[in-house]
Amino acid sequence: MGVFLNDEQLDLKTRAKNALSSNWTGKYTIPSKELYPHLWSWDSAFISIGYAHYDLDKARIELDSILSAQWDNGLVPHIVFNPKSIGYFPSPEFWKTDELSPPGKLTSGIIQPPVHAIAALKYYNHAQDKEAIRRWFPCLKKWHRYLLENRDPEHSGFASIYHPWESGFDNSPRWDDAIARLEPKDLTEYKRVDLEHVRSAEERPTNDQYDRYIYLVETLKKFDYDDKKVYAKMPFKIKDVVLNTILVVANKALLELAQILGEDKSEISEWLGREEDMFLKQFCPDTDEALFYDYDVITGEPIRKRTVATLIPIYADIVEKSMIEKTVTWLDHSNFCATGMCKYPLVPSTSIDSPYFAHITYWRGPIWINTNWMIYQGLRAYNFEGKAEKLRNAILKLVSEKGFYEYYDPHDGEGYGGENFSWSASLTIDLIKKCDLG
Ligand code: 2M8
Repeated sequence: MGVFLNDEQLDLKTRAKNALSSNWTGKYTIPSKELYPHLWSWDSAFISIGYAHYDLDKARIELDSILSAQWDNGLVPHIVFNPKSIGYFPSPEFWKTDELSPPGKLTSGIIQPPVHAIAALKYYNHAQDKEAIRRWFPCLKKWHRYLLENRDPEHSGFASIYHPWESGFDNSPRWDDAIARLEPKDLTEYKRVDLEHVRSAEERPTNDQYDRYIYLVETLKKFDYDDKKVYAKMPFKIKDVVLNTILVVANKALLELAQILGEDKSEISEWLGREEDMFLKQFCPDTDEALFYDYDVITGEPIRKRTVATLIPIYADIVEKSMIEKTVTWLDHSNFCATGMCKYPLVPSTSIDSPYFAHITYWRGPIWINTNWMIYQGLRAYNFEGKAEKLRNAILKLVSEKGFYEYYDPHDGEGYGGENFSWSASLTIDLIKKCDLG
């Protein structure tokens, strides 16, 4: 692959900014028109990271919008709904969260990975705006405390998810066994609208998967979203390796914010200390293999599925380098797209030679920009500069040639899902800015 040229980068940056502008609502940026007409939690944080490079107002407003929808118990909801946009299922009424959402906000009742403190630190590094981080700091701390208390009553040091949507990797094979065990019953009738906005149903989760997603939300509603009741009875309870990787990075960012603000650091340091002690034990059942897996709290077993999630803990920068050296060798393995089977040497969401790989089906095969961006950050943190640069060039080449899609077929790089997808554009800007310091 040729070296990425600066002129091309400039052009790409303009295209990325245009994609974000077209999704900006005045208060936040939707992930993509039609498919996703509301605010999504981790999308907005990834989007703010891109804005921090060229539009500090938007970077700040994006984070204000998501954090102002935080619940009293600390939960940051995965969707904040625009009451005027109706083309999405499940709609606000479906969630029955009126009594839990802050006044005037319509929210879902589940979470997504906590990218927010990472985005807040990025914003501060560019804006030096202490007022904003002073406003956000208590919300962020409460959010992390929610994850590490309500979602971890056993004090393992790691948060559990109750729903595949909470992972952000909705139909990943990682969740297949856990959702297969569910017995959805008494579902009220519902109508999917996502299929109206894609080229083929093959790009999206199946109807059977949707039934199970809906059943899990019905279960949460039955327990009034009360974590005590939910944690005791929820039929889906998993320590998600990606969410917890992000939580480690976010805790480090929060510690830095505490330092900048002169706030007490002891609780955050304690969280990080526990994460440091336990990460390998919790997520890496075989240190020779050096891949990381989710942990199913209900079966007490690791979920040994070959997906991009097995490599993302590089991003946490919490495990010794001697160990991560082994993990990094997987990047050159045929499973992960490095051997000429794929036009762009990027890591697909699911290992190419696994039985559950599906090249255009959402989180079951396609390449996603945010996952590769996280691996890139991890490679840099461990000083694998050559590998990091290779990944970065491949991302930039893919988006430059194919556009800002939601996800891409690993074989030929064709884009699928939403067009002008916001985090693909914002993280591209972040990657361009790595060498273009303007
Ligand atoms: C996808 O998830 C939503 C449900 O939250 C959906 O399929 O309707 C996922 O890719 C998720 O990670 C993402 O945040 C969201 C919006 O981009 O879409």
